[in-house]
Amino acid sequence: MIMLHRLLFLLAALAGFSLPAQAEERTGNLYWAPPNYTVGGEKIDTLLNFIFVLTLIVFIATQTVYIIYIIRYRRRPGHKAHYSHGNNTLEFWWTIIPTAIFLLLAVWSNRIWAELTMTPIPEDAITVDIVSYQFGWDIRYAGADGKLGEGDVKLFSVNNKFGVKPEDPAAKDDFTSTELVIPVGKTIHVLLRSRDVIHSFYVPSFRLYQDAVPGRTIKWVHFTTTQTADLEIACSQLCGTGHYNMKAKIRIVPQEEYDKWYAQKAAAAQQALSAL
Ligand SMILES: [Cu+2]
Repeated sequence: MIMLHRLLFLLAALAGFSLPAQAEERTGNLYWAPPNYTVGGEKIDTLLNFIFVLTLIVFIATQTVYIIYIIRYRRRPGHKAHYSHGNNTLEFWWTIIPTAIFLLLAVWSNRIWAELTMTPIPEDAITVDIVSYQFGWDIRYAGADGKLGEGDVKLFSVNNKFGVKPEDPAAKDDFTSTELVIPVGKTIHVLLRSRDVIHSFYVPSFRLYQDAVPGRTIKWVHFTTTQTADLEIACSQLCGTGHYNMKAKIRIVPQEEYDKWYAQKAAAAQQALSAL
């Protein structure tokens, strides 16, 4: 009986009985990467395009040689098969050239990686605490004091979603949000954590992909946006049954709009605090 249930469940799953995920709809550049909205993202695009073009050239070249050989050396009456013991000059070059290309790609991509992740974060960056969980994102901003109370992965509990120290004065006025609101052009420093399993903070338009690992606080993610937009954070690690729906809104807005939003949220947090 159990087997039958399982079989029915599997069939239903295959037939697609799950709810529609209503993910962010792509409108432009459907056959290529979505538009880039961050400073430095174009460097990743250049590297990616280079790899694509190179792969295309190698594909065409190797397939052409392959087709020429199967036609030219096909079995024909009166032609005897020729045994080749190899060619050292050819072997040399087809080892050296790919090695050089791979080294170039390794150095190139490492430089971009270092530039985007290891450069010092500007003083005026906005620090946002993002905690992932099955299945959603909790987002926390510094309150009126401008200081984000430190979050500790060891303090996570049902009542302490961000793992802040109860006595920490900096944490008292911090406020939470269901959406990531960002002023355009300002550097955002993300503190990334997970309360349960491995999730991934993935924003294609930011050219940004970072796993959130339980027990760790990832501190190096920072980015600066170049234009206003409405986007979505999508979890990019298959983290369980609700994975498909693990998303949060991102709003990149003009500075004035952000200031207004921030003032409102900070004031509400202050009010809640004084009501205690
Ligand atoms: Cu997830």
